[in-house]
Formats: sequence, structure tokens, C-alpha cells
Amino acid sequence: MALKFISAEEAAALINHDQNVGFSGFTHAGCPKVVPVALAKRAEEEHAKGNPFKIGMFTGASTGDSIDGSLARANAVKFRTPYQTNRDMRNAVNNKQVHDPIDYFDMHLSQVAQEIRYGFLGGVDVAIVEACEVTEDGKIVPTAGVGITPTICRMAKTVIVELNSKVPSSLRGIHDLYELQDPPKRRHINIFEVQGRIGLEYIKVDPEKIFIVETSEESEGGGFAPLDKTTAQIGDNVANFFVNEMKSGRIPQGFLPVQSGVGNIANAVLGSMGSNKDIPRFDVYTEVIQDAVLNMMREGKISFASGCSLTVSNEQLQQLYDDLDFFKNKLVLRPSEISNNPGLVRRLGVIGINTAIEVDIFGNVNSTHVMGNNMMNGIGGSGDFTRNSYLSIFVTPSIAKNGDISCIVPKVSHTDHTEHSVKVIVSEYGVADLRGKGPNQRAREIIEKCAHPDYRPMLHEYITLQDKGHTPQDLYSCYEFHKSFLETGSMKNADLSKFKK
Ligand code: 0RQ
Repeated sequence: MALKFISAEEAAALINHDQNVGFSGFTHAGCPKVVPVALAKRAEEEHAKGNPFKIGMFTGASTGDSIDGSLARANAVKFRTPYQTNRDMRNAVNNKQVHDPIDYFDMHLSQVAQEIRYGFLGGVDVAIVEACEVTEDGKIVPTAGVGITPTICRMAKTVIVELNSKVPSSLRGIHDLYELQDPPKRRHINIFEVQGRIGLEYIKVDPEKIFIVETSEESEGGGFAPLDKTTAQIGDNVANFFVNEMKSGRIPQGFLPVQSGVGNIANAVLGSMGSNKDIPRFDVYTEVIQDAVLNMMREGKISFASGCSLTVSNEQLQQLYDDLDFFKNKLVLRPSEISNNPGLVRRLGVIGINTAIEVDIFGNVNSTHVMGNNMMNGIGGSGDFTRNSYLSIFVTPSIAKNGDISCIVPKVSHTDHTEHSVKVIVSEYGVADLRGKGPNQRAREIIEKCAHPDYRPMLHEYITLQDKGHTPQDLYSCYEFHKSFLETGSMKNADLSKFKK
């Protein structure tokens, strides 16, 4: 049948107040750009007429400003899940803007597609997806990010495809698109190595429900901050730790697949691994493929990368498109329920490296909330990997906000990952190895190896406040660091002496 081409405004008019909309992509990669902006405009026009207009939002992870920024600024969002990183969306989620707050619920990324299918989150009325190819029989080839695209395309009654001419159709073949069956019919996933493929190179939907908007938008990828001393030192500490692990036989000589989180520190860790001559060439099994991965592929340091998105700068993305012959057989992009699948992470022996906001001296990690109540981004895929990794590592600078915050605290103000899942913590000062250690030893290890020297005496003092029980946790003073920051502007002013028995 003939494909239906419409404008972005006509596409936005297909979406009604109170509907749930699923968006393609993962981070800024693979996200639609013109229809969400037109949708935000439509919402503003409806609001001006006195009509309500808000949608529910499902995404793969964070998105670009065209989605999260535009819709948040237009007060057009009823609820949103999962991970987000946009400033305006974050303000709305944290109830810090003049508009209504957005009901944001944070989820493990591997679970979003299946919970939509299970009916836990309400249906999907419309899917808005970016593609580099659409065929008359309904085959849709995504672009640089996948996320929940197969599920929303299948479930939505209407699929709006942004066909982006900036993305070469020769990208077809880089994806491995597959949806899990739901219990009790779920079967094992036939992936036994990082490069394993089980799906199709396109998503097939009923062509009747497809509407196409032609675009030529640039990707919304930013670059990375230049390496600072702290970030570079954290990267080197992780790389040196791996070399020791290999020497002691705890990591096989051929190495294991690596997952690394998003952001500057994660990028720096990979960079340090790349420049360490004692770390062999390795594979990546991750969600976001960042710039460092592509650089290391060119240098022959990474053989293969499996991920959910190419979360790279626009410059890197263009170079990849220009050099697809080199990259195509070294990369696969999968839906998030496969890239982040807990069973596969455990089967493949993935080493997970993620960044914390704060960690406590017992090994619990806060990845999401500043001072317990302000949402930063969300748990993302960190939980999918941390709980199931061969070795789960958290990296963090020892301090934040010029030293007024210690990222090592007596008790985290919000818990995302527990002491049971977290095995190693790395700061610019060193590596705390928590394996095989009880709470007292763990606390000493973290304080001595990772905390900033300015905070070590206070943290040591903290663990003397309780001399009974299994864990030296003191419920009367455990948030004294946070209270001191909120009341005086610095954790350094915390006074634990008044809690001495
Ligand atoms: O604040 O932006 O005002 O300067 O937090 O911190 O050090 O720049 O680190 O950008 O790598 O982000 C955990 C948020 C780290 C991220 C987190 C302040 C600090 C700064 C950012 P400013 P940095 P990053 C894969 C895996 C969860 C999801 C995840 C994240 C800002 O890595 O979202 O792991 N992780 N996903 O000053 C108050 C503290 C602080 C603090 C730092 N203790 N208290 N503020 N900051 N520590 C990705 C996906 O799932 C897609």
C-alpha cells in the first residue's frame, strides 16, 4: 500500500489530550525531533483556548531537548517514565517550575517494555519514532538508538515515523530487533556471546497505522567535558585495579565484556582502560555506546560493542556514518530489554561500571537523588547491571560542590543499590574492595581508600558511635552530614561529638 506522508503539525493533530505516547530512541540517540516540538506547540495552543492537553510519556531513557525540553516547557506532560536528564524536565519533575508538577516514576530500563506489555502502565496510543527507512509493507528501520521502539510500534494504534534523511539508510543491518515473549511463554534468549544476534534488522508493523513525516534534523548530541585531574585519576584507578585482578586470576586473561555508564567519568574510565597496555582488547556489552568506545575500536582496543544506542557527539556520529564499512560488523544496537537484560548480564559475565551520586561507608549507593529528595536523572540501567554483574563497580569523586559535600557519607539519603550488589567503589583516592568483607571492615576500607582526607576523621568518628550490633550504624546521627549541609552549606560543619555515649 502507498505510504502516507503528512506534516509535523498534521502528525501532532493525531494525538489527543490524555493519550499515552511512546517515543523511540535512548538518550538523545534515535529520538524523534520535529513531531514532539509540533506537539508541544499544539498543547500550548490548546491551553491558550482553555482546553486541557497533557500526555503520558514512555521513553527508552533520556531524550533530546525536542522531546523532554519542549514538552516540559509546554506543560504538556501528565506522567513520564523512565530516566530523564533535561533541565526543564528535571525542574518539572522536582516541582520547581510555575507549571504543574509531572508525575515521574523511575524504573529499571530493562523493565519498561515488559511493564508496558503487561499492562502495568496503561496502553500506548501513539508511537513517535525516528527511522532511516520505511517500506510500503510496514518495515521500519530505527536510527542511532532503540530503547523500547519495537514494543511501542507493535502496541500503538498509530505509529508516526520521522523519516530522517540525515541518517543513511545503509545503517540497516546494525540493529538486532527482538521482543521478549511474556510469561508464562517466555523462553531463553539465544545470546551466548556479545555479538550474538537473534532478531530482525527492522520492526514490522501494519502499514495501515503508519504516518510518515520527512525530516532532515541533526542529532542532539553534545560533546564531553575535557578530562580533569579527578576524573582522569578515577579512570586510572579503575584500569590499575583491573590489571591486578587479571594478575590474580579473578578476571580471565581474555578479559570480560564491559558495561560503562553514561557521562564524563564513564567515558574517562574507558579511555584509561584503552591506554593501559596491560589490559587486552575487550568487548563491550552496555546500554550507551559513548565516544570513547568508537575511538578505541579505531585503535583496535575494543573488538565489538553491543548496546542500545550510539550516544556520541554529532561529529563522532557523522564519522561513523561516513565509515560504516568499518563499524557495521563491530556494533549491534538492541532494544533495552535485551541490552540491559539481567539474565544476559549474568550469563555473559559483564563487568558493570557506574557512577554514584553518593555512597555510604557500608556500600549502599544513591544514584538518583540529591539530598534525598531532588531527582537528578533516574536509576537508568545502573540497577540492571549492578545487581547482575560479574563484578559491579561504582565510581565517584570523593567530594562535590568544592568540598562542601562528601560523596562518602554515613548513610545514603536515598538507596538505589544495596551493599549486597555493590562490590567495588573507586574514587580519585583509591579502590575500596568490599568483596568478602563485613560492615565494619567495609566501612574502614571505604573511608581509608575512597573518602577525601578532610572527611576521614569524621567518618571514623561516626563508626565509633555504635559499638554493639552487626553494622555500626547510628540512627541518631546518620544524617548529620546532610543536615549540616542543608543548615550551614557544608558537610564539614557536622558535629558528631554530641552523639557520643
Ligand atoms: O552537579 O551539574 O551542578 O555540576 O551532580 O555529577 O560528577 O558531573 O557526574 O555527570 O557523571 O553524573 C550519578 C548523576 C553522575 C549519573 C550521575 C552533582 C555534581 C554535578 C553531576 P552540577 P558529575 P555525572 C547508564 C547508567 C544514574 C544512572 C546510571 C547518573 C552533578 O551518572 O544519572 O548510572 N547515574 N545509568 O556536583 C549533591 C552529591 C553529589 C552531587 C555529585 N553527593 N550531592 N550533588 N553531585 N555528587 C546510563 C543510562 O542509564 C542511560
